[in-house]
Amino acid sequence: MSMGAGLPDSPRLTRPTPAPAPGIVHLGPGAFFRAFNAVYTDEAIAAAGGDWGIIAVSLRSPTARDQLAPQGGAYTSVTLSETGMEPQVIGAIREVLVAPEDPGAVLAAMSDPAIRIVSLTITEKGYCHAPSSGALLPDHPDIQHDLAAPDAPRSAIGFIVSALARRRAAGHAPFTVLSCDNLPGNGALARGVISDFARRRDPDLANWIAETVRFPATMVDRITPATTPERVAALAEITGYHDPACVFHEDFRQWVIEDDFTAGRPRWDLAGAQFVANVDAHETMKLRCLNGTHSALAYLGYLAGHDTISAAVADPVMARFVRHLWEAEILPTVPRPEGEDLPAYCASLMARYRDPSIRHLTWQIAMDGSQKLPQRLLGTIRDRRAVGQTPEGLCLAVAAWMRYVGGRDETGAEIDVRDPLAEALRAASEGATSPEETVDALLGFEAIFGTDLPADAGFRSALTLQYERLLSLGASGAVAVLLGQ
Ligand code: CS2
Repeated sequence: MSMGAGLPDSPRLTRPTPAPAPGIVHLGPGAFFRAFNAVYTDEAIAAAGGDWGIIAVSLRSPTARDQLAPQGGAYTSVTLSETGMEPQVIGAIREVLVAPEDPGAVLAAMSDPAIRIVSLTITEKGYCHAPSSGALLPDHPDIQHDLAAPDAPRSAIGFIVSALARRRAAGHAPFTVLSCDNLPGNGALARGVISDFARRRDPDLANWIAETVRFPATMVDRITPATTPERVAALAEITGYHDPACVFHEDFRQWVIEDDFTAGRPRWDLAGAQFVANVDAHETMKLRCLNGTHSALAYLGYLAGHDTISAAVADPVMARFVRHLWEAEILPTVPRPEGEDLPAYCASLMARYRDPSIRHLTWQIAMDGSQKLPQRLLGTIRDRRAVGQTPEGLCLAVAAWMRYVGGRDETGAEIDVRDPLAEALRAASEGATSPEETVDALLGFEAIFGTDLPADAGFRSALTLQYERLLSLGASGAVAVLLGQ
């Protein structure tokens, strides 16, 4: 990147016009939000106007604020394709707040009656829940902290409940809570953890929330690899300005939203969002077909030495494996959402995976598996077991996760496992002395597997068989044997 060296000195991106007055507070201003929610909002405002500027709130690090503030909140959203990069400047962000620096400012923003929507991209672990059941973890350190410090919370849940309490006390209407994370029934899940938390603070507040606050469900989809310094520099070559806040993503995007807002919403439909009465079928399709095979490819692909999804599916055996998962194991459990053709949907997923310009790292997708497995793989496995089938390919994917969280790859090299349960998972697998023991120890994580799957002898033995094959044949070998090759 010799040409990139001087680029941070190039002029910074500056915004053409100020963002409209704020109507949305968004928690979690990472790459996905910038590649997705903010783009839809920007286009909706351009098409129909409205005071729907976004106050973006980082719950952890100041990075997003430090990148965006010097640019007045503007940044470049870049569509990647084999023909190159297509930049679009997004101006929907009005301000970025950093919660740990000033939680009071965040609560003040969320309590302002002009804010009608609080949206979330906080990733699975941000819900402080047990992934196997969806229930709030009352002993989670952030939940304990926020119950004790309602004026200076840390978690999204703590902020939402404190802001709703203030609005109620001031006689203001609540905002709509819009979860945009890859979780099943994300609206109901957000409602559940927020209501449980509120009840622990004040049952009257919990009742008011139950009566007045809406939690529409959404299905969100756009592949967004992490931004790299190389790509920031390559963008500067094209645009002539330096934009450290830029994000990169595929062209495809899909947003399906339950139309249940109490105080209005941007015309996201004019930017292509689909408003429907029930999102469940869309969500199941996306979580199982896309995210399920993504996670399978992440663990098996990583172990087989593939650094990206496109490299993994360029291996014909892996590509056949993914098709096998869809056809034989996943699609039989997926109801067809209105307007979708499931085999065509899967074919288009394969085309999206194959695009080498995306460079989506298997390591990135492998993160936080303890939070992802239940909705991506385990629900599908349960549905197949319920009709007497043993989905061996999905068992192999779970076995690959078990191998991955053990922390050593097939060459013996250390894996940088990122997961809220990483230490406990590694300790559990290091304490085991045989494949049966490893499988047993990891199945013991009830927050991941519940109590039904560990008690299912057929599942357990299929999983153990696949785990043994991973040890003896490696990931590529185990996939080939599964396919009968
Ligand atoms: C990926 C997803 O990182 C991951 O776990 O599976 O984030 C995926 O890229 C998006 O859900 C696509 O919409």
